[in-house]
Amino acid sequence: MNKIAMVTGATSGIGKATAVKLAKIGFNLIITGRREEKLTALKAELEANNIQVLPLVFDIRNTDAVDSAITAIKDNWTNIDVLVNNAGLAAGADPIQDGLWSDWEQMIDTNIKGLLYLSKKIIPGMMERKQGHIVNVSSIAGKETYANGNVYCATKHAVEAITKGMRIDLLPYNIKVSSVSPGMVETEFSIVRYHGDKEKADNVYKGLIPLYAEDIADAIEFMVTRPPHVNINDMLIMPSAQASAVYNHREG
Ligand code: NDP
Ligand code: 8X3
Repeated sequence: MNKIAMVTGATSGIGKATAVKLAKIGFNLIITGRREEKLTALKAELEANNIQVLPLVFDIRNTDAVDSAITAIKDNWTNIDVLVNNAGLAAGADPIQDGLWSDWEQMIDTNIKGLLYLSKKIIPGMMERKQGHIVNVSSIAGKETYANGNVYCATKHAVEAITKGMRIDLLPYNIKVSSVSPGMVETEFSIVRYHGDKEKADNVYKGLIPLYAEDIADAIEFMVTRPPHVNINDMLIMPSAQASAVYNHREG
C-alpha cells in the first residue's frame, strides 16, 4: 500500500512543490490550505501520478476547524506516515516599535500555534502505530535574528525548539522528527509579507538567484526516504548568493 503524507500549506510555494515531489514517488497525499480552488487544481495535477489525494480546506489557526477536519478523516486515510508542517508566513517587516498587533497575532497563531494544533491531532495515530515522520519547515530565521524580522524570527526560533522537543518526547514511539531551514526562497512568501506590495516583494530577490520551492521539496523528499534507522535532524539550505540571514551578494 502507498504511504500517506500530509502536507500543510500546499496551495503554493514549498508545500505545493513538496506535494508534487512526494506524489511522483508514490505517496498518497493529504493536502491542506485555505484556498479551496488551489487545492482542487493541485488534486487533479497530483492524481496524474496514479496516487490518491484528499484535499482538506481549513484555517490552521482555528482549533475547531483543525479538530473537525482531522476528526473527519476516515477509511484508508487515517494512517498518516509523514506530516510536513509547512503552512506559515511572515506578515510585515517593521522595527519592533512599529509592528502591528494583527501581524504578530497572525504569525504566532499560524507558525507556532497552528503547527502545534495540527501536530497534536496527528501524533496519537503515529504513536499507536509506532511509526511516523514529522518534518517542520523552519527557516534561517529560526537560527538568526535580523533587523525588522523580530516576531517572524521569534516564531521560527519557536519552531526550532518545538522540533527538538518533539524529537525527544516522541523518541520512544519510533517517530522521526526533522526540520528544514531555508534561506530566501522565491514563493508567495514576500508578497504575503509585504501585504501584496509586488514591488517590495520583487526587491527581496533582486540581483541574486534565490532558492526555488523545488529545492526545498528535494530536501524534504530526501529526508522522508532515508532508511528507518536514519533521521536527518535539520537541513540548513541557502542560495549560493546568501551567506547568512543578512549577508547577500547582489549583482546588477
Ligand atoms: P507561500 O506563501 O507560497 O505558502 C504558504 C502556505 O501556507 C500557503 O499554502 C498558505 O495557504 C499556507 N497558509 C498560510 N496561512 C495559513 C493558515 N492560516 N491556514 C492554513 N494554511 C495557511 O510561502 P512559502 O512556500 O515560502 O512558505 C512555506 C513555509 O516556508 C512557511 O512556513 C515559511 O515561513 C517557510 N519559509 C519560507 C521561506 C521563503 O523565503 N519563502 C524561507 C524559510 C522558510 P492558504 O493561503 O491557501 O491558506
Ligand atoms: C524566510 C527567509 O530570510 O526572510 O524564512 O527570514 S527570511
